[in-house]
Amino acid sequence: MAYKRQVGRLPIIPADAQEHNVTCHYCIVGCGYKAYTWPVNRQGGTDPSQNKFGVNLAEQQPIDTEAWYAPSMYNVVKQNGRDVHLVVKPDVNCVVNGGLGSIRGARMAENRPSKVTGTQQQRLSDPLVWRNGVWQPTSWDDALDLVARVTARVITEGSEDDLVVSMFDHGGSAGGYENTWGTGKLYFESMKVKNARIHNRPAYMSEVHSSRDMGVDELNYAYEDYQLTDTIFIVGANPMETQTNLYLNHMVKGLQNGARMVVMDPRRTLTVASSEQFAGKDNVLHLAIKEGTDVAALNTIMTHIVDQGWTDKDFIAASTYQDGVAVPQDEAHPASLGSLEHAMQQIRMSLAEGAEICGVSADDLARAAEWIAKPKDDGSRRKCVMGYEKGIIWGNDNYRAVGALVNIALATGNIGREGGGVCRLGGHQEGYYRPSDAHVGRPAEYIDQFLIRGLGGVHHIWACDHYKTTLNASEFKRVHKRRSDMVKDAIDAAAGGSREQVVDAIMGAIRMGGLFVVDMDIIHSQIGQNAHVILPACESNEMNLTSMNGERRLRLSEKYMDRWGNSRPDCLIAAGIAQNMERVLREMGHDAYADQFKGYDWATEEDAFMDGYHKGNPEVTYERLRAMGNNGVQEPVVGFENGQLIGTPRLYTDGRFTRHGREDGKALFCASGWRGWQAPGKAREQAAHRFWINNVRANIFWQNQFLDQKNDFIQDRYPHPFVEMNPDDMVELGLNPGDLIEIVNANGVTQGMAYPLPTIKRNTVAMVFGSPAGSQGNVVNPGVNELVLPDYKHCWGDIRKISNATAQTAGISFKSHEVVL
Ligand SMILES: Nc1nc2c(c(=O)[nH]1)N[C@H]1C(S)=C(S)[C@@H](COP(=O)(O)OP(=O)(O)OC[C@H]3O[C@@H](n4cnc5c(=O)[nH]c(N)nc54)[C@H](O)[C@@H]3O)O[C@H]1N2
Ligand SMILES: Nc1nc2c(c(=O)[nH]1)N[C@H]1C(S)=C(S)[C@@H](COP(=O)(O)OP(=O)(O)OC[C@H]3O[C@@H](n4cnc5c(=O)[nH]c(N)nc54)[C@H](O)[C@@H]3O)O[C@H]1N2
Ligand code: SF4
Ligand SMILES: [Mo]
Repeated sequence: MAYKRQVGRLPIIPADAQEHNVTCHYCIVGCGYKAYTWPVNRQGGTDPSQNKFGVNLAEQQPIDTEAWYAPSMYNVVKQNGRDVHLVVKPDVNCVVNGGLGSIRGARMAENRPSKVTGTQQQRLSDPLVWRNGVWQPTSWDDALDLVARVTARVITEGSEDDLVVSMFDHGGSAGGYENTWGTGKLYFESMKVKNARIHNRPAYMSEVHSSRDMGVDELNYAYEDYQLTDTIFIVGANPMETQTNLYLNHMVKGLQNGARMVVMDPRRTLTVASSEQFAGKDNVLHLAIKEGTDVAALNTIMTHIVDQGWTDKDFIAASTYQDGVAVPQDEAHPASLGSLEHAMQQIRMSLAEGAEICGVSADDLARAAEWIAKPKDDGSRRKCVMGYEKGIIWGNDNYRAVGALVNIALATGNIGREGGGVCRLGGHQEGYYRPSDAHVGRPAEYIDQFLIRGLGGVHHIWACDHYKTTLNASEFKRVHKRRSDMVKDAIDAAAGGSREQVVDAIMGAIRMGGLFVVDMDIIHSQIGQNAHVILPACESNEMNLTSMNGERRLRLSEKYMDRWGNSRPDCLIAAGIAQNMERVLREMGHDAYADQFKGYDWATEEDAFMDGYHKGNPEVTYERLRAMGNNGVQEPVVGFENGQLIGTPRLYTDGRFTRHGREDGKALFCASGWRGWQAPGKAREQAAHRFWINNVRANIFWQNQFLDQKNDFIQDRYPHPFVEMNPDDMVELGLNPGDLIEIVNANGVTQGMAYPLPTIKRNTVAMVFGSPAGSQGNVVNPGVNELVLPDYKHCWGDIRKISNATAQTAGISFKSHEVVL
């Protein structure tokens, strides 16, 4: 972004600029933004009649004015073939963010591709096919024909089980109801692909099986519940950095209204540090448990609540199952489910026992239970809203840990009520609409291991980069590269041959253990280095896209600029694959099979939306969503009256729980007994190495930095993944700030930059995950739970110095990340 560092002034948005509704396409929170565009040859003026804000810009503006925008919110992009100015700024009227941006969302404009300002030149503009040792740009017809020919040969000579698919299941960019439907229809309706995995985990299943099995959908509250509650209980999440405006616009307001906060996280997070500043230290309780001991801590809190009689007896009687075991423990259920009494037989843990296992005091565990559930002096119930995310989802014993938390919410009647809720804080926005995935089975196939074992012949990859983000990544990369290189070599050897000859050569390599790789992405990613065909997608706002946020708020984020080059929406790429499959299969004489690939005659993303989501939700159309603006409507949509879609602010207000499909509507408790390290190899690794390699997200980065890896504003700050370390550990290892280090264990090696943080516990580090300059997943072992949920967060290693700080790292600030607000 160097070009803007010299910019002294930016154009004023004219009064007649076009206005578009935008939902930030990064995190789950889904903040509302407005995009303004106008012709590049003019700008507004200071007179109120001449600018979009309608104010006199010749005067000094008040401190909280809306009438400004930052350089990062500006760019010049193409719209209908013409250059236009673009400003994307937070929408003050959106109830989600109330005008707040974040360091990620407020850079949406500067991260648009532009020929004029030179931003994001890395974006893919044309399909690429591996030819003669390079990725050669080509037409869609040529690329899709090759994809279809190889895929059709593989699944007809073998079976659909030989097609392996990695696919996003989220909203925001690289997702949304349009794109999950496009890919879902292709792989789950036209085909019944069962060797599929989701972008962030090595199999196709839920992140929160236990909550659903208990009857509780994981997004059941409204964000305003944080402002209506007495206590905010955060488990394994760091919302200040990862759900930033949910934290700033809702949780902070709750704290300012007098709510207390309990945070269960082995690490002192910025959420703890900043909440102490907003609420006072006495109102924030940090349970700095030993890593992986959440089940024990939650069970101890639950036991104390039950023993003190602080449960909500009326709610339990009316809304939860009463008769012992409802679902026994088996292969598909890592714990039994049933009545409170049944669950307590497994859960019971005294304060002393819990304190011993978790490494926090019995007093603190008792205080957490009090803050969550002890009735107030007047006898009224305390309200508590509970939020959790990757610290337990990618933690020890996922099924039981999530179940143990939902148990507390059920026992205290904190679901379906104002100021309550037990919810994932979430990752991306949601946008899941697909045909049934029941054929995948439970437990699902562990896809990474399937590929490592040499199985599968074709790999379709949609919007994910396992090189940076999977577990056991060192081995995965070695095998994936070796297998795809076999196919590259075969293509190179067949150079100059006809399409049939090249496909025959590819098939020969596949039979020898090779893997044909097709990558759908917006850039040439690291796993894309293994691809033989790369298909360029466009992002949200280069297409219309619908998604819902963490309180199920559904919005249409509008297209305001042209697609980059010949890129296409993912749903239309899926349609193109389907159409080519139909043609090729027919040519091969498989007419009946070819017929399964009919029904993709979509000209636009709206057609895909109408074919999928709209059919299941007939009230919802683009036109109606557009009219609902940035505040949208909370799903499920239950009607349409007076020009408005009618939504549902909270789930389960009637006390009936249905997510598990039980007709009695009774929620089940989870017998979430503590069983130590659940995933294979974890306990052994912990004993063998000095440092716990906690891996975390940071405010400044979005995911694997795909749009930031060429952005010098970001790269000048952290040219290498930061590895936060206690200064005393650094002294012992002879490390100075900015020194480059290696993290080593039996799984592999990764590298980063030592970053001192006085408040981090000794012998633990916090490394930012997913960096292109050092993949934390290299050192994560392959251990998963019974349902193939990975435990990314728990990994141990030793640290050694590679080099002194480089010229680049020596120049950056090593101030504590714990800033005073
Ligand atoms: N060690 C460790 N590993 C983890 C985690 C962890 O906490 N620790 N967390 C896990 C989690 S929760 C997640 S979500 C994953 C993330 O893992 P990934 O999904 O692999 O990572 P992303 O950075 O989200 O990758 C997005 C890719 O999609 C591309 N893309 C962006 N927009 C579009 C689009 O519109 N269409 C297409 N086709 N492509 C697009 C980007 O260029 C990028 O290459 O990592 C997981 N891995
Ligand atoms: N800035 C930013 N925001 C994001 C993202 C991003 O890349 N950047 N990604 C989005 C995505 S896809 C996701 S999934 C979410 C993830 O959102 P979060 O889950 O909030 O993020 P993480 O930093 O991965 O992990 C949260 C915490 O888990 C803690 N933890 C580690 N081990 C344990 C344990 O054993 N027990 C407990 N209780 N805690 C533990 C870590 O110390 C860390 O503070 O963030 C979303 N928001
Ligand atoms: S908090 Fe999330 S949705 Fe909101 S602007 Fe930041 S990244 Fe976007
Ligand atoms: Mo995620």
